[in-house]
Amino acid sequence: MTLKSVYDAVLAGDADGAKEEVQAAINAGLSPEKILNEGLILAMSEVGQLFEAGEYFVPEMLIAARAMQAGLGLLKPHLAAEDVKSSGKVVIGTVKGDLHDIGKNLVGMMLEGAGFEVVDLGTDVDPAKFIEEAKNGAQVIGISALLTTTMNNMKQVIAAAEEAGIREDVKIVIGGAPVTDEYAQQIGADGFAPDASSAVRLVQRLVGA
Ligand code: B1M
Repeated sequence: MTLKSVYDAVLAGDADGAKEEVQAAINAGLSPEKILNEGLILAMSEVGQLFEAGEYFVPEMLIAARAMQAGLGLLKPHLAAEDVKSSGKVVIGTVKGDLHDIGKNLVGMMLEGAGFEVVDLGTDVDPAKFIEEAKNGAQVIGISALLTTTMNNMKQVIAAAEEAGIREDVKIVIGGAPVTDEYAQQIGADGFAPDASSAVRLVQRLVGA
């Protein structure tokens, strides 16, 4: 069993096909992480390159994203980190102005799988919304950004936490393709994670889980 069929279904924007192939891969005993990384994520990365090359346009990106989400939905229950026990509340969302949510959803799923309560605010989230929700007992705010133009809006969430007087009570972690560790330090975030598994480890470390 190879993951080429999962990859091809996502690239073709075939949501039903992606679900079938992910299910077949699960049934064949492949690890959820392998299906995710070598099937779904690899395909989305190719979609990005085709977009850059002018071979795919926004509609193709969108239907590929839907196919990936369909496959991801089936993987969700399998992504739980079985050997890790942790707890805490994480408020997660995509930064203001940004509609990309696949990576954020993945991070949320993995955190849930690791035993965290996750409040997902969706996409294009106002800084005030993050703060309002974090005041309900969250230990961590997680912000995702996929655009170089929107990543700068992450700073506003940190500023809003300071203004609201909750900055000392909440850890702020950031991620997304254009974001780096250096950028996290520059804007005063508590941490950066390059992928969903690292995000779980980072959050666990920050809350002392
Ligand atoms: Co958009 N898009 N897009 N797009 N899109 C990118 C990001 C882009 C790199 C494509 C390209 O040019 N090659 C480019 C950004 C360029 C830049 O800023 N430098 C781009 C562009 C330009 C745009 C539009 C402006 C296009 C247009 O309209 N002309 C537009 C912007 C809309 C907006 O947001 N306001 C747009 C729209 C879209 C769609 C709606 C069509 C669709 C999104 C659908 C959706 O999300 N529901 C889309 C897609 C699918 C992509 C690509 C192809 C794939 C993104 C993705 O889902 N990757 C993307 C190209 C690419 O990344 N290769 C692209 C898979 C996902 C699992 O990875 O999100 O990186 P990622 O998440 C990872 C890590 O980054 C990390 O963990 C995840 C799992 O490993 N992570 C975190 C993410 N968040 C984290 C948070 C954390 C920790 C880790 O802590 C809180």
